[in-house]
Amino acid sequence: NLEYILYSVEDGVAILSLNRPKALNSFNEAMHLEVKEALKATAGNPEVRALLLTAEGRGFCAGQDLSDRNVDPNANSPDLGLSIERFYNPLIKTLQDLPMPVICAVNGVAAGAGANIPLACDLVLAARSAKFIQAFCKIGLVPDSGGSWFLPRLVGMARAKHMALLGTPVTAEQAYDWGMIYRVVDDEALHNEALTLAKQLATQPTQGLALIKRALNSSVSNSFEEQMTLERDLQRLAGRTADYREGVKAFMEKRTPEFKGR
Ligand code: T3D
Repeated sequence: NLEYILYSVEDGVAILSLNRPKALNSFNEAMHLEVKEALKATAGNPEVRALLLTAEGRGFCAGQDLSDRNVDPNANSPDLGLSIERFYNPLIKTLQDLPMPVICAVNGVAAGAGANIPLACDLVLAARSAKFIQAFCKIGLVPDSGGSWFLPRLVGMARAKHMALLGTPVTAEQAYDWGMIYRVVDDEALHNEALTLAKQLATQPTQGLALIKRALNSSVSNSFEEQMTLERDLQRLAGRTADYREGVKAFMEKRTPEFKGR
């Protein structure tokens, strides 16, 4: 009995859809907790080999639910760091560390934390009508949910500052041109394209893909030496999987491999 998200598993893909469309899927505490549980279930289910993150209605996510915040000038100042520590940071870490590909289908406007959550995912498809807004500056806040780390690395410092200091909406096409997302898809095709991609990935060597994800995510902060050592360690792990043996065997036998994700 989920109230604020939809969650299902289909052909090896967990589909998590934010479902507070009237508030543009902004996060209240209950939605955070439901997302957290769903991600835990995803990680703990050996049948699940890819995650599709998306949302219901005309928007993807408008970040923190601002109606939850007490802004009475006479009230004690809130500790927003606590909200980041309890909810947003663990969410971003979980998406990055999930040992399977995470596909994000951005179905509409994505603002505040909602613009940065996709950046923590592995493959981001956006509807042509979607927009990414670093809305934080408009309310006196700072980009969070990893945005201040991901953005300069993805789009460069000049564009990152443009987005973060002005809060200018960036269209899906611009986001694609700037290297912020993987693909732009027509609105009506988005869900099917993203699900097809997720299902295809769910048939692949899941552990190998998880190690690839780890290698690439680590590369942005590792030195060359550290990265070479990591590649050696990850290859060692990959070489011990049953899917590696199946991949080579199938190649030698000139047939399509049947990966089991193990
Ligand atoms: O506090 C902490 O925990 C710290 C962490 C913060 C993380 C953050 O994400 S801070 C940033 C919070 N988000 C924003 O500042 C974005 C606020 N929203 C907007 O700027 C606009 O809504 C959009 C640009 C996203 C979309 O604009 P538009 O014109 O398409 O839609 P709208 O009319 O503004 O919104 C539609 C409805 O959603 C509306 O409700 P209503 O009037 O129909 O009853 C609006 O109030 C509601 N809504 C949109 N965003 C939020 C929201 N309600 C609560 N919180 C929101 N963030």
